[in-house]
Amino acid sequence: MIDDLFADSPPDWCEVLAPGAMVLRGFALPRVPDLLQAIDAVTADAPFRHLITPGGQRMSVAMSNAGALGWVSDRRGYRYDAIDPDSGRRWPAMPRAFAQLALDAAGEAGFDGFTPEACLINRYAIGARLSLHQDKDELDYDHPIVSVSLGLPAVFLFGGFERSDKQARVPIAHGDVVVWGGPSRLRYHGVLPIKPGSHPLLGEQRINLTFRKVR
Ligand code: MD3
Ligand code: FE
Repeated sequence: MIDDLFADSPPDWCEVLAPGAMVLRGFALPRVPDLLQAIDAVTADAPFRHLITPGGQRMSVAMSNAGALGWVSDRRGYRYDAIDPDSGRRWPAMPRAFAQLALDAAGEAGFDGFTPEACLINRYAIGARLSLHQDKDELDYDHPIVSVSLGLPAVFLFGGFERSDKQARVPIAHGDVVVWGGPSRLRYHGVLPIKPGSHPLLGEQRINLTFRKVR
């Protein structure tokens, strides 16, 4: 049948940026109420804080984590740790709504069985940014990274495999989910400073959930 020729082509709300890198436009929208409730519960337990980079700079993005492991940075370096250094306790458990969204989005992009043990929650006030970097604090690059954007829009810088490679600018809106895997897993990327504005649900901020399999 002619339909079989198209059986594996991505749906039209899915944009392929490069092999292994896709934007699922609005994929998280139906789940936003559950996600916001879960974010509130996690950050009541593990409040947002501005981490210090190994170079001694305070990050403009405020962070928290959910799951068995959380990403942390201080003067000693970047790493994953089971313990929140601010509380001395384990990070809050991964909410069901988080785990289900990460599994479903990765599956949509062709990565089955994605069960991340870490969710980094990034909160951007207006003007906050994330400079160009690679995500390489994880042991296994075979798994993708899944990123969920909420609130104010952002522009992702989507680079190549060298810091100096030319970057594409990818506009990202509330509810968009991006899956970065396969050959795109180690691309350089960043987030341009968030422009002033107010989102009807989240106000003057952007929140990003980044799911990773670490070990
Ligand atoms: C990965 N966070 O926390 S992922 C991070 O909006 C981070 O807060 C972004 O980068 C944020 O480390 C969301 C953006 C991203 C873009 C391109 C990539 C991640 C990528 C390309 C390859 C691998
Ligand atoms: Fe990153």
